Amino acid sequence: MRLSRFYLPTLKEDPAEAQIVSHRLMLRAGLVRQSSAGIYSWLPLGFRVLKKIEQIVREEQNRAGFQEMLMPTIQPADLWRESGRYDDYGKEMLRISDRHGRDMLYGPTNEEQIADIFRKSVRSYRDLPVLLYHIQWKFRDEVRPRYGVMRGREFLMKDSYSFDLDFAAARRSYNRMFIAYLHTFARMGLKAIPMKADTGPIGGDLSHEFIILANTGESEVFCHRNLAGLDMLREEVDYDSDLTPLIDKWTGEYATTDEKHDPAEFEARVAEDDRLTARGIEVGHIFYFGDKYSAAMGARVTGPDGNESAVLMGSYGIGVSRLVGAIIEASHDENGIVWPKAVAPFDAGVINLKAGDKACDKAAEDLVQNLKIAGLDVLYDDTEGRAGAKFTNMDLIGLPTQVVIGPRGLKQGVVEIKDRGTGNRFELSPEAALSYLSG
Ligand code: 5CA
Repeated sequence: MRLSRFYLPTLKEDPAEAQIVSHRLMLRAGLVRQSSAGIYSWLPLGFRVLKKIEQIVREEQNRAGFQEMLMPTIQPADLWRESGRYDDYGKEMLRISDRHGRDMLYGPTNEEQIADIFRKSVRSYRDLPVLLYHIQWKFRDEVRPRYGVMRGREFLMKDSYSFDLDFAAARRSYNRMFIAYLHTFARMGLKAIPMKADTGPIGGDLSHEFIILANTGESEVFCHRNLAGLDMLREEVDYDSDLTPLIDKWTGEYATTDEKHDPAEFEARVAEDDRLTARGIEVGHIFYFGDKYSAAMGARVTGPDGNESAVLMGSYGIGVSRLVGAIIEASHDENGIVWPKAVAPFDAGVINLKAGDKACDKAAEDLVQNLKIAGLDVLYDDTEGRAGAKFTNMDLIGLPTQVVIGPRGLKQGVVEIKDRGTGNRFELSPEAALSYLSG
């Protein structure tokens, strides 16, 4: 992609409305633009990152045995009257009526909708477990939308739902998702710590939030210091095996959000020097709530003994759009964003220092072409700006590797490589640069 053709409206100045670094950088690097409070448009650079994150989430859901589907954003109010949440949800719910005066709503989550789909087609324990998910926009009319996409009103969520016959099976589904979350966040270069959490308006009694420690996080959390240092889970897991030992390992130490915090237990279980009180960003939240919705909505199945019972459910969310901000909070420096490779909008940026110069154009275009053949997604800065401005811009948008091509280097047969994360620079021949980048 040529920068001269790429829609990338970067800002030189810090926007006044942005209080935290990720929001500031998302506006400055041309990732998003605000439409109204808590509602954003995703510009091409930001959209690329959003799609990369979404794809990692999708792959890990599939690996854990969940199947993708898509439910609508607009739901009928009657479903929510059945569960009792139509009144409970209060002002956070965006209520709409259609031309026939029927009450509708813009979904803040989908427990009712999926329970309705389930009850219409599943009758027997033989069809269980049913494990489904979708990635869809949600709307919550938050009291205080803030920090850009971190607490938006419209936001992209991955939400999964499990249906099981008994608690042991439901726990297995919960465990699958727990492990899938560890994998998902690790692939994005994030350290997300599972913490015991409150269930809020979703309900139920078993719940974990996945928290990235960050000073700008909205949640206060308490945990054993070891958890912050623990390596994230990367090794393959057989999802059909007993996951309990792994779960035990990850839930063995004290770790809770403030709603679940018990100071006495914290002091009893964690030595003073190991107690970590910090702020964090909630990037995922999983719930087991049993028959809360299925009982109210008549989602029942027949067991092996011939008896009918309400199916046991769990739901599992990931804030896909929030993750874009969360990753920037975790990975930036004074010059801009530093994208982890797996979610970077382009793999590399090639800067032509003297666009219009025959030798520079040829070397840059050849390299870009070869990188493309090697399967890399490259942003090629072919503009005629000043070198300084080009460097600043490339640093701001945070692509993992930069290749700088200029007349002086070319005379010596070299281009310069810069690693955005470490700032390390070194020179290579264009051929060696190609194999370095594609290796
Ligand atoms: N139905 C359940 C699980 S699917 C549910 O809605 N859970 S939730 O309320 O915790 O939301 C899931 C995830 O969505 C959160 O962990 C968070 O990462 C993200 N999220 C929630 N509210 C917002 C918001 N206002 N802006 C951006 N992301 C949000």
